[in-house]
Amino acid sequence: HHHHERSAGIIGAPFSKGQRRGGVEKGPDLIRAAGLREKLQAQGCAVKDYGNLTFEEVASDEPVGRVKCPRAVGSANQRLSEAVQAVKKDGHTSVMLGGDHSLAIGSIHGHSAAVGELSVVWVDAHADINTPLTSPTGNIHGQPMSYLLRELHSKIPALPNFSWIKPCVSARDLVYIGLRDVDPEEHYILKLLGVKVFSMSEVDRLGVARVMEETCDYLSAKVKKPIHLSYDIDAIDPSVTPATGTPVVGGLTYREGMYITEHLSQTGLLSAVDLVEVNPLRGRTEEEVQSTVRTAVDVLLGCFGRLREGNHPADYLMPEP
Ligand code: B3U
Ligand code: MN
Ligand code: MN
Repeated sequence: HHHHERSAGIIGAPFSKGQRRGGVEKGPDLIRAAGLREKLQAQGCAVKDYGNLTFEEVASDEPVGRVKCPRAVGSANQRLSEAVQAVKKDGHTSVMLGGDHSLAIGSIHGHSAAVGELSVVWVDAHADINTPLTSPTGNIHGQPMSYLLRELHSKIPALPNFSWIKPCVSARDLVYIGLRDVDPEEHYILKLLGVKVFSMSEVDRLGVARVMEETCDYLSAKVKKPIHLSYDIDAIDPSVTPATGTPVVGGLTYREGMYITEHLSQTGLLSAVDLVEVNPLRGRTEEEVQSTVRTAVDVLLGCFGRLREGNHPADYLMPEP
């Protein structure tokens, strides 16, 4: 295996207003406290921690149609987009620690603004592609892809603090892995746009190795674009990662969850990663919280070259007697 020179630029985004449940804003500090920086450095990855973003309080943020907290979500994501652009301009692989998945709006927007056309790999139990008009809940964490896809632009109504968002991803450059809780309206959109989906059924049928081979073949059919990995911890089975807002049975095993990161890391194209929806208040015991946080850290280590077979530095010299 060739060794890629890599560095991680970490952005904490302690934001929870893309959904109803408090606690998900504690994700960034918990993931750091589990030793993310130290473990990345121990595997030879340079790390710059840009700290946590601070988000302005929005005085009154009444729903617009069904959409809840649009002003807070819009302005938080604008901040995040600028932060990701800065991290990319400093030459790092961006690591955005959420927070809820509405933050993918700013993360992907900023990544694309810095590097241009992207491939997006969305690992999640959910498709998060409801438009403001199809959303059954009004929660923006179930909608981020709808704002980002060029093909859906005409279906998106104006929202306060959203006017800065320009759709920057094409449907053919998006792959989903792990889906098992998709709303009918979302399913219609996925079929209409012909989006590549490896639901849990495809993971069952093909196995994760073929899913990842086909994912990368599909995404690099013409040109190899930088990859944005948006990893919702609820993609993994709740027996492993229970501390999350909307757990869904029948998820990825720990091993499948790791394999996805190992494979993407080895493409050398991974340019930004989101790790979202870790919510310690949703764990019933401390062990449930720790299992979720440890797995989140392992996902990120896999993104930066950790292999289960083991690793060694490229310049390792065996001690001579
Ligand atoms: N599809 C539903 C539920 C949901 C989406 N993402 C999560 N839950 N985590 C919605 O609200 O759009
Ligand atoms: Mn999600
Ligand atoms: Mn999800």
